[in-house]
Amino acid sequence: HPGGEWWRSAVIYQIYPRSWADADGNGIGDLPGITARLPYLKALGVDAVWLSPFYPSPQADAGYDVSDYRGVEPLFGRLDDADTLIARSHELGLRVLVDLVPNHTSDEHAWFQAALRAAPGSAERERYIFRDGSGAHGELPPNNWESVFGGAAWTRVTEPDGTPGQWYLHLFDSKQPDLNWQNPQVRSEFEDILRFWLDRGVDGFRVDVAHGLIKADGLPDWSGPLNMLELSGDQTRPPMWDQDGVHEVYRDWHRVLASYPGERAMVAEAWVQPADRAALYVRDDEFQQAFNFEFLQAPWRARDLADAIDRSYLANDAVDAPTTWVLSNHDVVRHASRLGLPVGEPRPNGIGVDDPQPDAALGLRRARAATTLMLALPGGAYLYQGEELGLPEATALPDEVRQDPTFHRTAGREKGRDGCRIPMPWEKDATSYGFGEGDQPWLPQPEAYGDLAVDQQEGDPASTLELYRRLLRVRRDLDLGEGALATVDLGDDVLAYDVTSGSQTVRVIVNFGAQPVQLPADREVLVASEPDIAGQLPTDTAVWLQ
Ligand code: TEU
Repeated sequence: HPGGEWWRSAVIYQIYPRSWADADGNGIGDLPGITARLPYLKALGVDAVWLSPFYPSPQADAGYDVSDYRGVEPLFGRLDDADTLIARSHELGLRVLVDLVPNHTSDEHAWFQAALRAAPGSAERERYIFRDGSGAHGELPPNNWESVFGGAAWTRVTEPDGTPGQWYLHLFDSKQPDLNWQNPQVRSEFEDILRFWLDRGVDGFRVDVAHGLIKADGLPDWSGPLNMLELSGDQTRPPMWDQDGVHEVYRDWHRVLASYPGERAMVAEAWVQPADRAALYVRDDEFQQAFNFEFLQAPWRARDLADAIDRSYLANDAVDAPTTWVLSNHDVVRHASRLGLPVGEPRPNGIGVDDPQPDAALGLRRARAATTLMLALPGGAYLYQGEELGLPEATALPDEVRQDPTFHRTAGREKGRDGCRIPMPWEKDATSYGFGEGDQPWLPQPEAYGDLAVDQQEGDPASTLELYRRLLRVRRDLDLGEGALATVDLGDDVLAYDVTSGSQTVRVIVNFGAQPVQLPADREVLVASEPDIAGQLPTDTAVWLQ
C-alpha cells in the first residue's frame, strides 16, 4: 500500500498459547515454547502473530478471565519471556499482536475483590455493573439477560455483613464480571494497559468482545438471539452489543496507538451485522481491522459466500478500510470439520460424540478450497494454529476432560470449544506428538493428529501444509492482498473473482457444483486446492489462474 499500512494485507497467525508448544513439559503450552518454534511461522510465510491471552488468570475461561493485565501467567512463563518472544519475532520480521480483554476482568482481579468488600454505591462497585435485584426482596436478577455461555448473566453477591446483596452482570462466565465503561477510571486504566504493552514493543492488539463494552441505558430486557449474526433484518439491536458509545472508546485508543512509532494496529472481535454497522469499527480513526465473521459463518454455497464477500468488501471499501478474512479461531468448530457438516445446518457450538458427525474427507477438501478462496481475496487474513495442517475438530473428547465453561454452564447440552483447542502435533513419533516432553497434554490429542503432524506434511506437495505455504508465497509475490476485486460470472454453482494488483490479474475460481468446470486452456494454474487439476476443476475445488 502506498502509505505502508502493513495490516491492510497482512496474514496473521493466531497462537493459542496453551496449545502450541510446551517447553517445560507440564502439559500446557508456554511462551518459551512459542519462541522456540517461531522459525516455523517464518517458513510458513505469515507476517504476524496474534497471541491469545497469557496474562495472570485463574483460567476459568482459558485466560479470557484476566486478573492482572500487566504480567504473565506463571503457567505460561514470566514477563521477560514475553519480552524475548517479542524481540525474537521482530528479528525474524514477524509482528506481534496481543489480546486485550476489556469487557470484563476475572472475579479475582484486585478491582473486583475490592468491589465485593465495598458497599453498594461505592466507587469500587462503580467500576463494574452492580444492581439491586428485582422481586420483593431483590431475590430475582435485575433483568432477563442470559450469559453467552449459558445460564443467567447475573450473579448475586453476599454483602460484607453477610446478607444477600446486589447482583453483578457477567455476559460470559460468573468469574468474568463486566466492567462499567461509563466510568472514566476504567477508561484511563485501559489506556495505561495499552501503553504498558506498547512500551514493551507489541505491534498491536486483538480486542476481545469489542462490540460489548457499552450496554444500553437502563439495561432493558432482551429475548432475541445472543449472537448478533443470528438476528433477522427487522429485529432491533440487542441492548448488550454494538451500542454507539463503544466507538468513542476506540477513538481514544486509536490516538494512544498513533502516538507510538511503527504503525501499531488493532483488530476488533465484533460479532456485528449488518456489514455497514460492522464497518463503523474500521473508520479511519478507530480499528485498523475487524474480523469478517459473516464470511466465517456463511454456508458452503456459492450464493451465500458471494453475498458475504460482496457485502463486507463493499461496506469496508466505502470507509477505505480493508476487509479482514477468517475461517477458524479458538471459538468455532475448525473449518476442516465445520465444512464437513450438512450445509446450512445451524453451526453447533462444538461437536460432541452424540451430535451429527462431520464427513472428514469432505470437510478437509472444502476447507482447502475455502482457504484457497480466502487467501486470494484482497485485505488481511487470519489463520488459526493447526488449520495449516488441516486439523479436524476433536469430537470424541470424554466429558471429564472438557474445560470450556460453555460445556459446564449448559450442563453438557453444548459441547463447547475444547475440540478446536487441542495441542499441536509437530512430530508423529515424539511424546505428545512433539507438543512437549510431558506425556499428559491438558487436552488429549486424537490419534488422527499423528499423521497430520508437521513432520509428516513437510515436503509432501499434496499436504495441506505445503498448500498453505504455496498460497502464502504466491499471494505475497503477486501482492494479492493489495489487489482490487471484481466478480466474474461463471454460473450459479461457481464463485469466481479477478484480483488485480499492479499489472497482474489472478482469477480465483471455486466450484460448488457436482459438474466439473472447464478451465481455459490459455491460462496457467498457479495453485490449486487439490493435486492434479488438468483442464477441469472438480467439485469442491478452488484454483488460482494467471
Ligand atoms: O469471544 C466472544 C464470544 O464468545 C462472542 O463473540 C460471542 O460469540 C458473541 O458475542 C455472540 O454474539 C471472546 C473470546 O474469543 C472467547 O474465547 C472468550 O470466551 C470470550 O470472548 C469471553 O472473553
